[in-house]
Amino acid sequence: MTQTEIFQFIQDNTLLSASLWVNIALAGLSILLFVYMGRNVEDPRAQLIFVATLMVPLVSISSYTGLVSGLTVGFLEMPAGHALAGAGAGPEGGVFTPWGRYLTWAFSTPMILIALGLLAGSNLSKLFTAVVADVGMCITGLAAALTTSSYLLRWVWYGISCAFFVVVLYILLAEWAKDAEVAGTADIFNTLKVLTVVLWLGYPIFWALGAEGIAVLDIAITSWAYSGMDIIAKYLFAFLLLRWVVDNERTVADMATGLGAASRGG
Ligand code: RET
Repeated sequence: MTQTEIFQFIQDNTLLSASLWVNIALAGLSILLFVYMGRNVEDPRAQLIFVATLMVPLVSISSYTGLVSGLTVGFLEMPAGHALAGAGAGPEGGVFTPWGRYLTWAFSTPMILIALGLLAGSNLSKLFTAVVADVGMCITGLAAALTTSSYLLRWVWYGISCAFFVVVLYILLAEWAKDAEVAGTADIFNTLKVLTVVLWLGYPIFWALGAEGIAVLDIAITSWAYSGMDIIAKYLFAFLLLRWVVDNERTVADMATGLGAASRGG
């Protein structure tokens, strides 16, 4: 299928294309709002949290533009054993695979973790571990979606991705929760931690239920599930975090953190 045909396929499925366009619009608005909110932030640590958080809608608008244009979508022939093997939803067979989603998570989710780690006062080892495991999770999730030789190996990739995910969850729930108590940011950290953990758990569940997995959910429904989770996990998350940072810049500047004191006053 050519890119033009894929673009047409997406446009013809109103429910599917709406799930993508909604995120382009919301990411655009978020970028404008966040730049405005951050205009007076002066502390270097607060600025770093800001930049990391601002990257989230910037990556997102790029990601969704890639999907809606058909650039980062493929129609893949599924291996024997897969529910849609041989059948396929595309005009010429093959299953709609928005692989750009999984690829761009490798750029957006580390930004979320860097912002959270800085907020919790993480040391460098934990921040590094969380980011590396997170990138591992996204890339092996991409591998799961793109493997067409063996149904079993798709799920092996899925399992590897889950193992990386467990590392991320451990750091969020155990390590950073403790660090945030020491840093004096436990209240906001815990709110964002719960929001993150609950929503992030939804991604592997919808992957498993959608066309990439056991295919009980329609591609437009799956796309809406990801888009809906993205709206909360990215834009609402970022808004709550940035609003808190703006209101508590002093606290951020004076935080006791494993990364050392932020340099202030040049
Ligand atoms: C996959 C499938 C393989 C197993 C696991 C997954 C987890 C994905 C997650 C994605 C989070 C994405 C976010 C995006 C917002 O920008 C790759 C679905 C564990 C947790 C928050």
